Amino acid sequence: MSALVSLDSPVPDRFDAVTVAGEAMSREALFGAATALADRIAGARAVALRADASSATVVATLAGLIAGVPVVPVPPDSGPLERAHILSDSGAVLLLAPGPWTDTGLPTMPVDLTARSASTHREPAPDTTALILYTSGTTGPPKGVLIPHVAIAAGLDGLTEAWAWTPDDVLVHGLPLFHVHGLVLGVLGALRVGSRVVHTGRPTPAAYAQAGGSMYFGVPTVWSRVTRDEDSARALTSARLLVSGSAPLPVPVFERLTELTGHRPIERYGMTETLITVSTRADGERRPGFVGLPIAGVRTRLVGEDGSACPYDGETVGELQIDSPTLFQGYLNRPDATAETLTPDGWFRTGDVAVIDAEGRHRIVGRASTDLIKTGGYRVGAGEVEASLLAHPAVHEAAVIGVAHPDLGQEIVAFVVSGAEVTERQLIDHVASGLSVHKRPRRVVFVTELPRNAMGKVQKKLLTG
Ligand code: MLC
Ligand code: AMP
Repeated sequence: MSALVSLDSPVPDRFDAVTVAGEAMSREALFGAATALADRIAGARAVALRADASSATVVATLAGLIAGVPVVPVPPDSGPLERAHILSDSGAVLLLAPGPWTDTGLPTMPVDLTARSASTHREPAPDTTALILYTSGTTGPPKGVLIPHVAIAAGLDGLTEAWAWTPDDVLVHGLPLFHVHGLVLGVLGALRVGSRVVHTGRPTPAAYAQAGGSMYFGVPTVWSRVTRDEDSARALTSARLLVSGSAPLPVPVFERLTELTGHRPIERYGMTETLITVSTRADGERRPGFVGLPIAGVRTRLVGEDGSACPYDGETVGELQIDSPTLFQGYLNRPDATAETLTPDGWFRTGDVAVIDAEGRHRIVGRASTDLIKTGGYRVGAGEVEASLLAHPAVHEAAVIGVAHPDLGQEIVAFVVSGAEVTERQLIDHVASGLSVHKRPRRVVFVTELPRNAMGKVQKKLLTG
């Protein structure tokens, strides 16, 4: 059994301990099915998983944890290009719950929710890789972030303490199950704490309102949509905590949510590489625009452009760096990229620009690089979208930026110099079908040339959407 999550819980089991998109399972059924799958995948180097919002995704992830086999959750909306990269780069030897993906070249294995096994697996060492999560850099294809069991356990325990999360909570969310937010916090968190979890399939305001939870997770786009559906928002009044993360929560959304629900949302900050490191505490001050304090075990520091330590005066901006038991083990097959993220004394460079005030409260000001876009809480590298556009025969040049957007935080906008007849829709569909639907530009602006400096480098600051 895994020390990260176990069947034991201080509260009695229920038939609906874990509900995903309307399908309920007890903890006993879940662990029975996961152990049966663990029996079959034990010893594998890594297994990939078509990680749609389903019980199969939960069972398969748990199976990997039990067997000590790294799980690679693949976005279900990923196109052939992105999928092929993830499957080959990760070294996965098997594809679980393949659904319609019959063309990957990997052996496939369905996830049987009715299977049961009570066999005992040796507990994986704490530094065993639990998950390989693919995330975007500024350029190139996504990198595989190696997340060990020990990091997940430390991160979840820190949040459990900060949020006073107990087995009596009912967690509700509808976030994708291939990223830290939905999968690590939203599934493994509930399993580790022993609280019920209801995954709503999609994160719609109406589904959140109906679920009757005590704790809700959402990205800012979700909370913004909740505030625009006032009846659904008011239904959340009976909750204990509304938690926002993965992108900046606009202050007006914070305030409107407070008005409608009576709850000041909890904001927390993290990254795939670091897990969640900073959060407002349930018993602490919830100040709009701030993400709170480091969770237990995490150390943060602010470093100026000249490498000097920034004062914690709430004004001086610097790069946020992290030293934490929740850190990743590196990018798979990318020692160069891993080395770039670490300072000589071993701290992780987040690439986020922040201020810290005299009380230690953190505010994320922005990102150092404009080439990492956050859209609807998804991190998308401009370079990857540009490469996809450039692979279209009608595209001569392409530059992709994130433009401030009231619903998505940032929307992806592509500036394209085309050499042949092509429509905006065709280019959007080209990216959506090759990479992932959520990486598609929402708009394409056709231009005769891109602004370049004397060195020929595109000057993205001169592009306005
Ligand atoms: C639209 N669609 C297309 C399409 N255009 N399909 C194919 N081709 C095209 N050209 C379809 C989609 O398939 C989908 O269908 C529908 O249109 C809408 O898709 P969408 O664009 O994804 O929806 P949208 O409303 O924009 O989504 C908003 C959102 C989503 C908030 C629901 O962005 C989301 O789930 N965000 C969460 C991201 C997240 O969890 N990030 C955490 C990263 S971890 P259908 O049928 O599917 O509706 C992290 C660390 C931390 O950051 O701190 O947490
Ligand atoms: P990801 O790689 O998808 O995990 O994205 C991590 C990035 O999301 C961070 O580097 C931040 O830029 C951003 N992020 C996460 N949480 C917050 C938050 N609460 N406020 C502002 N930005 C956030």
